[in-house]
Amino acid sequence: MTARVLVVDDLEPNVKLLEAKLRAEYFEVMTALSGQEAIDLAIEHQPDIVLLDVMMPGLDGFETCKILKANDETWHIPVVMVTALDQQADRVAGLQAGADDFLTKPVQDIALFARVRSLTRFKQMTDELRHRHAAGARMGVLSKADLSAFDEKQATILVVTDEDSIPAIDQGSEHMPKHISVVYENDARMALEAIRRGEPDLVFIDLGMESYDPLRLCSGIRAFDTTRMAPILAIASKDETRQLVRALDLGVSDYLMTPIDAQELAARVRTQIRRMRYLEQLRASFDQTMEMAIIDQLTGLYNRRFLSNQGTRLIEEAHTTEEPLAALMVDIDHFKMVNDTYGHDAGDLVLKEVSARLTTSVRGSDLACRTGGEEFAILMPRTPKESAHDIADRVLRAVNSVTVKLSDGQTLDVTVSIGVASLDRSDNLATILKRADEALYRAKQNGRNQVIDEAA
Ligand code: GH3
Ligand code: MG
Repeated sequence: MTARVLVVDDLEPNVKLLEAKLRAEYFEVMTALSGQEAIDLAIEHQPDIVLLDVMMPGLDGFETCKILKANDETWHIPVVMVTALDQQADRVAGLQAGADDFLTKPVQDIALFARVRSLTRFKQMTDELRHRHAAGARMGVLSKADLSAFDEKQATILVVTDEDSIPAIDQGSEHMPKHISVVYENDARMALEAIRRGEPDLVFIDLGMESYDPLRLCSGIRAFDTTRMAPILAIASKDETRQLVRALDLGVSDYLMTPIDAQELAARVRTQIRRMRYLEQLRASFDQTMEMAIIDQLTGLYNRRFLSNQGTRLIEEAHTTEEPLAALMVDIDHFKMVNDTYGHDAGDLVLKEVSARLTTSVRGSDLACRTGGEEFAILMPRTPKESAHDIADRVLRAVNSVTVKLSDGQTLDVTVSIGVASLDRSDNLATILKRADEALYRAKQNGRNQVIDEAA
């Protein structure tokens, strides 16, 4: 996986060093010697990741980071702060400035590539979701991410190790955030099951495990759709660097070196959980956007757009399998009068009631849609002509038996008219719906509150 990295440091030798390391691993590198230059480059060239030195004259790293995170064009680009080793406070300040991660100088190769790869992967996932629903951004659900908003939510870490406990990461240890529970598992298969069930928010894998190959567990987690996204932190000792490099290649999100540094632990846990929660939220709002595109918001029925896509598919399927299919057009009688007499809200209530009746009086495999104001279409696969009329009668009775209770206590009775058509060999979606609609028109002409079949 490659990426375009922007390296920012006021000291040219530092820039050159990082640039050489990254280029050797086939990353594309851009460089900037000041905060302002970095901001300009980031806006113009949209790098995948920014490595940002803290100590710079003029705009320092924190200020630069704040500006990047406040700009609509750059807020989504991950920023890694590069801090001096002894400046623990810088890490906290960096995360507060909105940084996504940090590296300490002198920068170790393993740490550098671990952070860059992990953030690149994270950015690819979020970019894809962001692009897939530009509408989501327009609706404001995906405005600038405040990852720190996720810090206080309860989370569970699953630690896979042969040890009974690793005191540094135990629940209640000094730097494990209070809202995080720690669960141990020494059986790798059980661990995989728990991850598949979505139990842990974050997985620690002890690379020193002997009862099971920890790298096999890493690849096992990354191999399946249901577990692929789980954030994994490897725990490695100094003499396990080779396994650690393999683990990072296999897609482990990050790592901790033993003896575990308490500050480091807190920061790693926090960044991984923030990212995981952010992805969760993106996915949820993506699902919601998808749903809004196909569901009518007032009634919860499918909308016209979904009918035209899914309905076309159902009809092609019926032609291929030579199975019957029936269509109903349903229209509420004198609905305009409901609105005129009782108001628009009462009208909406009637629409919801009727929709609920429609849904419950047909099969789950039938497709019930709101095609217009007070008009509905129902497509019923595997339904022969003889049954279609009976089903329409049942729908009619189901609606007519409802008395709608208005908010002021008044009640009103609602009736519908229904037109029925059955699939002909030459039919497409438009033609069968047209015949059902013509039948509906005759039901209206004939006095309403009745079912009429298409003309023989
Ligand atoms: P008919 O029995 O011939 O079908 O008469 P009708 O009054 O039901 O039909 P008409 O087409 O004359 O009027 C439909 C009315 O439905 C007009 C419109 O104001 C109302 N309507 C359409 N969409 C909505 C909606 O979402 N909410 C409400 N409350 N009314 C709606
Ligand atoms: Mg009507």
